[in-house]
Amino acid sequence: MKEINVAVTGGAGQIAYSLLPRLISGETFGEDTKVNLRLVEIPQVVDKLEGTIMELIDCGFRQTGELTATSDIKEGVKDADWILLVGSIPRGIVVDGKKIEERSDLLKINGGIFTAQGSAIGEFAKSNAKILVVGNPANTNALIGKNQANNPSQQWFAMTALDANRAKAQLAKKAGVEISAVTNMAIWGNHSPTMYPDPNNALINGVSAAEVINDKDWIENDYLPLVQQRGKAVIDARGASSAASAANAAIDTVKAVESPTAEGDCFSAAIASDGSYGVPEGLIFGYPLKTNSDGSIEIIQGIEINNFAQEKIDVTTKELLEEKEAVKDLLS
Ligand code: NAX
Repeated sequence: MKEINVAVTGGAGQIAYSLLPRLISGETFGEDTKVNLRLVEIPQVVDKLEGTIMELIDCGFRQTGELTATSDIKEGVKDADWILLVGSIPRGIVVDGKKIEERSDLLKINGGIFTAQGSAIGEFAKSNAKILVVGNPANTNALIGKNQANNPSQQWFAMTALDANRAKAQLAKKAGVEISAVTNMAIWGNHSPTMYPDPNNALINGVSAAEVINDKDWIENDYLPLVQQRGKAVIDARGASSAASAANAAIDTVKAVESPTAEGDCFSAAIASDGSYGVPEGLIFGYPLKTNSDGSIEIIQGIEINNFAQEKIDVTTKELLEEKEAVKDLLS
């Protein structure tokens, strides 16, 4: 069996609870890959991971390798092939007697976490490590982490696959087709309510989804807000943020990066912009991506952006630039 090392932060959180068994079951990295899993948590919580590890052992997957828990990020990411940065501080938490409600405060607090994690990854993880940031604000956390890692051969992603899955599900439901009929789903920009889930370039059985649905009013006034606000709707209904679907999207992202993309299709994740589609270079921006047969990741070029889409892309770009400005002290 091949062996890989995978580190997951936020190992005692609710997303991790759905995610971890699927990382060591053969489903994500293949039937013939043994997965050594390092769970990383804050010191106050790290002891709980013993229970998680007991459960993972009790799943009895033959692909399960060494399972360890640590509160030391350097130890967690040492020689890691994949690092899933799930842990972060949620909005509403009380830190030093102050309730964290403002996005700018949240950006700074989580930014602090991601500077330390980024530099540990840059120094100790494998030089070809892949890093998926799930913890919010995911794009800007990835920007900070990547900047600190300063290791260009490592590949950083922020997760937008959950948004893509949500967007596909809504289009399929509206068109009355199987979800597998919906392809080429691009999420442009930030993993936030400003994202643009592109219905013109998404295809339903090979035809533009917007054309198939043929209902501009529904697309602009129902579909877009529904996808953009889905995270909040889940919180309102469940009393907790998306966990099973977020874990599923993280697995989808790892698989999409690890295997060539089907001809003509794409997958969604945010990566450092190379200036494509007029987005400032370096911003961690949601694009339609393709994994080539040599494992390289490419931003799909030549996608038609109409005026409506361009307006939406401008809004989400502006938000990401504002986030970048809010954490500029952490980027130097
Ligand atoms: P939980 O609060 O259940 O778990 C987070 C865990 O992270 C906690 O156990 C906490 O102790 C740990 N943690 C905090 N700081 C840490 C650090 N420095 N090192 C290691 N662990 C640390 O949250 P959960 O529901 O699991 O969500 C995790 C993150 O995912 C949140 O930021 C959430 O907003 C984000 N999400 C991102 C999504 C996406 O599509 N990109 C969707 C789902 C989710 O909202």
